[in-house]
Amino acid sequence: MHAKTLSELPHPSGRVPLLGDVRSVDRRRPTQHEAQLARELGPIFQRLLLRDRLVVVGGAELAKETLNEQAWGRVLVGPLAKLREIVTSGLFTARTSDPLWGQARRILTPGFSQASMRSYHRAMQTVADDLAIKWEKNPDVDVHGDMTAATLEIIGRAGFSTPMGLLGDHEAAPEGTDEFVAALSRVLAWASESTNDLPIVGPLRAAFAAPGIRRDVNYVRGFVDSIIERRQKDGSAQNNDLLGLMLTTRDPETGQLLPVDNVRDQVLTFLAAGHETTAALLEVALYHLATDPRIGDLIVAEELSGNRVLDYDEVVRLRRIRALINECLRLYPPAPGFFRIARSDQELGGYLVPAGRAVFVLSLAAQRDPAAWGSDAGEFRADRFLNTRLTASSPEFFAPWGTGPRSCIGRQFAIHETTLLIGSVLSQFRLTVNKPFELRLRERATLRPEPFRIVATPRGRA
Ligand code: MNH
Repeated sequence: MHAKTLSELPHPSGRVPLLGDVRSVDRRRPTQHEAQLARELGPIFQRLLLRDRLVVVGGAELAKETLNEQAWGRVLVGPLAKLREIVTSGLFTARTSDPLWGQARRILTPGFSQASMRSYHRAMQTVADDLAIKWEKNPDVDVHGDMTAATLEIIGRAGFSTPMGLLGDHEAAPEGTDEFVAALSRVLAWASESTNDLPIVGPLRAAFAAPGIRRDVNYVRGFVDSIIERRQKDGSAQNNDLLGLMLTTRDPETGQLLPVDNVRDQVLTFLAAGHETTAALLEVALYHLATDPRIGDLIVAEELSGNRVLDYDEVVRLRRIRALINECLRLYPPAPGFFRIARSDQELGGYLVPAGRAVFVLSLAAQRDPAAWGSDAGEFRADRFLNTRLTASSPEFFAPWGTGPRSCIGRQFAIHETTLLIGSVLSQFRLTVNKPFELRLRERATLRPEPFRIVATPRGRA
């Protein structure tokens, strides 16, 4: 078989000479638009901007092929390359060849073990309690605001022993947390939008945005520095959290400590990577629970039975909530795709992908591919994850945590906190919406629901 070249890939209609497929760019919802194109153009297609060809893989079968680590590797392009301008050598943005990546990954991996989750459980529980207290006072819930607060509070309290003051006791927090949250959100939006900028217009827009973004970046850095300085001064500090690990543990391989400016990059990485994605996941889950309260009623009847405070082992046993979370991750992956680079010449779907060429694997499309997931692939049905165990040989593509050595280090952390929060909320409240609405998603490096409200009625009073 003769493989075709990438220039022969299907592309959106309306291609313009020189400029390319500019008309098919959706700056605000780029990956959702690409998922739509995948349905129209098939499992692999191209989008050409000037001379820049983006190859998008949206079919499950081809997407699975790119998971093979011998043939494909990870590469830093897109929003990640943009974020590198701010956080050069954090776990997320460091090149795999950078010695600091391996060093940080080895030092931090124990911080995400089961034993560590057990030790974070208490801090996570305090956040669930603060959230319940808030909802008891006011049943009209701003989901976006509360999930931003809850996830930042969890990574702050569990990871850095630093309450952020966004829930519960405001006094306990460092100065300027509200401004930090706003600045961080603007920086993430900038990284995402400027990646999808059009030629000519884009650079102009970037030039105008630059001073504001620089100010935000400085603010965020200063905030993180203050967290680290507080720890370094506090001799009585508990050092078994993530921050303690980073400041006091030597890399088992090189015997070295992480340089302090690298610790700052890591703290920033965890605050950013740990909250947006997890908040997005929780919001999708709350949307489905509130829109169809029977899902929650069943979970309460089968798994929670009035248990308000859940201990670590109880959380691990909440199978129905785990299945719900997986279904949310399948249909609305907070990281909607990732880039893979061909290590040697590869044939993908009948096309030749030359060595060194990157392709964009669109989980958002591949995880909804009816060819792998069945004709109800587009429907929300958490049961599909109840008794199945996906393996490397099953046809379904499911990679919400990425793949290979660069996959999400925070996976167990995210699963534990979301299961605990949903379990705690469901056991105490019945969730509903005032009137039905469609979930809309906006994109800021992550795929995240637009703000919406739900009603949380205490179960005793329903
Ligand atoms: Mn997380 C990498 C998804 C929660 C910290 N994360 C990744 C990648 C995906 C991902 C996908 C790989 C990206 C790529 O290959 O380009 N992460 C998620 C999702 C959630 C999530 C869907 C929640 C839901 N992540 C978290 C949490 C933390 C975290 C919580 C920290 C506490 N993630 C990371 C870090 C990396 C990462 C750090 C980079 C790991 C590496 O490259 O070594």
